[in-house]
Amino acid sequence: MAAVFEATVTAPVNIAVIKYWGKRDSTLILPTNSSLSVTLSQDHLRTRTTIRASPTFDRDRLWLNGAEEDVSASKRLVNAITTARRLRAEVEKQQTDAVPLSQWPVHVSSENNFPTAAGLASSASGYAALVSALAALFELPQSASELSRVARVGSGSACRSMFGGFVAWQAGVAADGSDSLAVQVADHTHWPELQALILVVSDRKKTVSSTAGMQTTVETSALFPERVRAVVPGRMEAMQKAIAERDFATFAALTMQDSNQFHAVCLDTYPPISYMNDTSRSIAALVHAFNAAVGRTAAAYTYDAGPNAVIYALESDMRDLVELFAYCFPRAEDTAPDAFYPNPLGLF
Ligand code: 2P0
Repeated sequence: MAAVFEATVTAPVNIAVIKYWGKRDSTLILPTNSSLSVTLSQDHLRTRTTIRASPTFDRDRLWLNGAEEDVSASKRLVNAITTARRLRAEVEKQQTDAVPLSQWPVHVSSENNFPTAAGLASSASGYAALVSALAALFELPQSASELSRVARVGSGSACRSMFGGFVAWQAGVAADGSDSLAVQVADHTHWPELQALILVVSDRKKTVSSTAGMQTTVETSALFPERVRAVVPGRMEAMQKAIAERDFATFAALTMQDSNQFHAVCLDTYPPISYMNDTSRSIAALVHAFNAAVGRTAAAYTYDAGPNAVIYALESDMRDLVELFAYCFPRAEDTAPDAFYPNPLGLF
């Protein structure tokens, strides 16, 4: 029987609290600003990927949730696989008896345990899982930060899913992307009381993709350069300090302000992009009303390129919040599960 080499890995979803929005290089996927995210537990949201390499395969093939995708039609998939193969070729050059895996086609099977179209960052966990699977199969010596550069060429936010806990994607300045990578700010044990609640407002696919939307923002928004230059650097520092000190009120305020500014630059894009809907805005108002009622910043909302809300709160407040959301937003009969609870952080 012909040789088959195989690896299986899982990778988590991350939710940004300082948002990535805008590229300075769209081939290498180099961002205009640094970003910072929280990695969610894999109990509820994760991608599991199995990869096989064999000299008997005739071409690279990939199945996503059982349906085959055309690998050669996706520049991002080709870039990620080619970059990993290049690293494997270096291993083979140094170990002359190494199996020539870099020259064999691969078959990849990837499955999410959550709805792919629900706007829950499936490309982040998907490309992180692909690159981790390639690294395991190829026995690459690179660190997780070094591998995050490979995940980044698949999808920007994927580089942050290479770690658990709290993760910064440093924008970098180099034209070749060598310093644009993810670093772990704190691991998943650092703040066990912090929890995330996901409120699925709609599980329909978004109307404007992140990739297209952020490019139009870079080209047309007058507010955007101000965000990149004058706002994000200070927020990155303040957010890292809040996490280090487990200062929830500061963490929450920064998270809400950065989500609001990201959606403001989307509205300032021409033509405008609006990802939040009336329900999203009602949820944000309810969070502020809750915080006012309890007399402290006990909860934070954040929204990505879609209407779904992610709520951060400490464990001691989460049950009250879940009851409040369930009361104010009763679940429609025909919708997908609208909340994953409890959703403690951490993974590796
Ligand atoms: C983030 N988002 O920081 C931001 C906030 C959406 C809003 O990263 O073109 O799917 O693949 O690099 O990573 C979504 O962008 O875009 C995203 P590409 P990606 O999480």
